Amino acid sequence: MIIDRVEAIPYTIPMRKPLHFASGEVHEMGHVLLRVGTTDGIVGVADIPPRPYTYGETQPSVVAVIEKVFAPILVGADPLDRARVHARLHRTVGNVTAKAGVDIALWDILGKSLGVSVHRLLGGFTDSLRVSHMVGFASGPQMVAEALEYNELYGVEVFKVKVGRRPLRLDVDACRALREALGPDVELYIDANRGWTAVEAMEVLEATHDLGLTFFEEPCDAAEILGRRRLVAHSRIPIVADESASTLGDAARELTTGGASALSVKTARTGFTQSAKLLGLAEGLGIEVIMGNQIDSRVGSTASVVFGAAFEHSSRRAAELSNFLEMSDDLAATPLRIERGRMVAPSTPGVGVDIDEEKLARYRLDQRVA
Ligand code: MUC
Ligand code: MG
Repeated sequence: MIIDRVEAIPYTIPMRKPLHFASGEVHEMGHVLLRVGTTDGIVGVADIPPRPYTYGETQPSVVAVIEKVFAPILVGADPLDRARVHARLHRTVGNVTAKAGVDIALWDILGKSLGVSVHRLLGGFTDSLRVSHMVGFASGPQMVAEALEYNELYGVEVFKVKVGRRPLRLDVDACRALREALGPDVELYIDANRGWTAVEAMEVLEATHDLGLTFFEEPCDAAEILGRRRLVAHSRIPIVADESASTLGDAARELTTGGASALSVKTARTGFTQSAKLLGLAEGLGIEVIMGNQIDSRVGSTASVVFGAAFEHSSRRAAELSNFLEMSDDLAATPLRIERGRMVAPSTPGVGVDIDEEKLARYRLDQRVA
């Protein structure tokens, strides 16, 4: 089996409701659908979400790096030679979501060729994950209304609250309103996407100490080394590295130098192979992991649940899997449900996503075949 075709298809699907956070906002999902075809007729699929404010990638840059740099490496290669392919891809720096997409597509080919779900191939630890919903910036009452809706409709009992880069009091009040509306048993944690300084983040920790928050993600820029170390050293709750730990090396540095005490793992940027290494690192160091959301589509969220549910260490905490529900539509033909606060990992061969060709034709911006 040889790879004979690589397609990087840019598409855009509007959001029903835009998502706002400290480092940016998303009004439409301008993603890239990756398809890697083989001589056996098997096609590996992955969704790639460019996030310029996080990794510097854009929709055209993802298409370009795949067509010009990665496709020449992939076409002619055996998809089972994954380590060799990765070694060649990693000669190119950056482009984390493009590389992750390639990895997921190769695993999809592997699963489909064996007739086994990637969830089982990876480890198959549990069938489903508890879901955490990420609530974007809005007024306190709007954030409360959104959380209550997800609680009532989908049974979600864990919420990540977006904070940072707006008057600190607004965020603290929103967290307080959420705690009061949702009661003491719902889990709440916050993510500032580097929106504060380390000193401001310390103030937030103090102002929210009675709210029972469980994690504080990217409170400030990890480059504020000493301030951040001080924060990690003094915080009662784990400080989560998200965008500061988008590679294995970055994660190792942040965790071992006191820049973070927990890790967000996102298949959208580390695929399955690198995510498994991150998980091993976290487990070995004895720190907790949250399966994070890159504002993923249904296709991307499927990859996340497939991976998260495959291992014990990634299935302990609720995984951020619900924001695809804010898209006005999706390329996936396969449903992805959240019921009683949980999402089930697909058991069909491969990652478990079928693409709706009619929808792809409707939302694609162009057709490019390398
Ligand atoms: C998150 O956890 O930060 C927002 C930007 C991004 O890259 O991911 C999202 C969610
Ligand atoms: Mg984050």
